[in-house]
Amino acid sequence: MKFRPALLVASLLLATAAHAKPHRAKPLPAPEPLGPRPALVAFADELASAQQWDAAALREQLSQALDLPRVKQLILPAAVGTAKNWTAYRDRFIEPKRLEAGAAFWAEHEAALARAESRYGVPAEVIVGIIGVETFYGRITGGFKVLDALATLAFDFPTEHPRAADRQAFFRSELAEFLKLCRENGLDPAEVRGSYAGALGWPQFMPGSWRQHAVDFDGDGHIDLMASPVDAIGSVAHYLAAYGWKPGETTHYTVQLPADRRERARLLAPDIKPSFTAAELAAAGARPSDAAREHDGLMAVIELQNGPKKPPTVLLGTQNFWVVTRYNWSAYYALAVIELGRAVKAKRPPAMPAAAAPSAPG
Ligand SMILES: [Ca+2]
Repeated sequence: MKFRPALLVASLLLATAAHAKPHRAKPLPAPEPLGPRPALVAFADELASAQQWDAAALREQLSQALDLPRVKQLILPAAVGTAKNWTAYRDRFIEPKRLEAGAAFWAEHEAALARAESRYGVPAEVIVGIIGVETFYGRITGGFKVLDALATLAFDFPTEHPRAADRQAFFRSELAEFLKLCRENGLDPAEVRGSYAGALGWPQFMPGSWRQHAVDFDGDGHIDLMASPVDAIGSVAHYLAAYGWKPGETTHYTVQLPADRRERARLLAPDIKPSFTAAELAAAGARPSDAAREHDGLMAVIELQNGPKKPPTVLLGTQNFWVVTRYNWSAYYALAVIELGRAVKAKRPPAMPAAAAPSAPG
């Protein structure tokens, strides 16, 4: 697979679940231990052998992990016919309480955000947007036992999922990463909590992303995404830089799509992947904004639905828009991150020029 779905693939679903009314037809069965099923035993033996761990102990630990029906329910894509709605999605994140929390987070961690921006080239507002959408600034980091959640998805992934084999393989890999991460950081795998998909801490990194991209940004010698917001700030910036963030480039521009339906469909086909130059867009009958016409690089034509009564929102995504979707493969997610960051920034007091800063007393 070319792209690694590094982080929680389902913040959208998580957010939906948090706000949906709990009206399910029948109650879910009680969780039961997974037991020593063949795939689990083979996984335990292989991992234990590769890591020189006690195979019997790992088999036992994984066999006792609970098979969580709720996790299997949450991992399924939204039902066919469930309309996406950017306006509704946006309103869940760009709202007064989250803006206030974001402004407080920015004020408290101003130095770390500035340091991350200067080291990795990722603007503070994008980091603030991601941590705000992911966990409401550390307030909602997930209540599932990650060992149970990942073991469920690794060994009893719902077969009705359209990409079941691929996703199950991904979660087996993440389970192995989680077990290594716990050993490396002195965490008890049975105690760690996170999202239903196994995403961890302030930035909701999947275990593999933590091991690959997280950094110790508060300088205490440990990477701690569970309890250190400063480590989370540095890690988010490092992650985006690793996926190709271009310092100084905007995330998106405005555009008018061509009237011709076939040309419109052609431009929308590559979805979030930047595929067209400004000249190609103009030749197809689209009208990029003046700034987009000056853009040096490819852009993606992105359309977000607003329900049956409102026209869709359209924009031109740059490489940096695409990089935000490496955190979560969704244009809705990326635009929520970007708009939340901008809105929090707008709430902040105007920056004081260095020369005008009051000197220390004495
Ligand atoms: Ca640290």
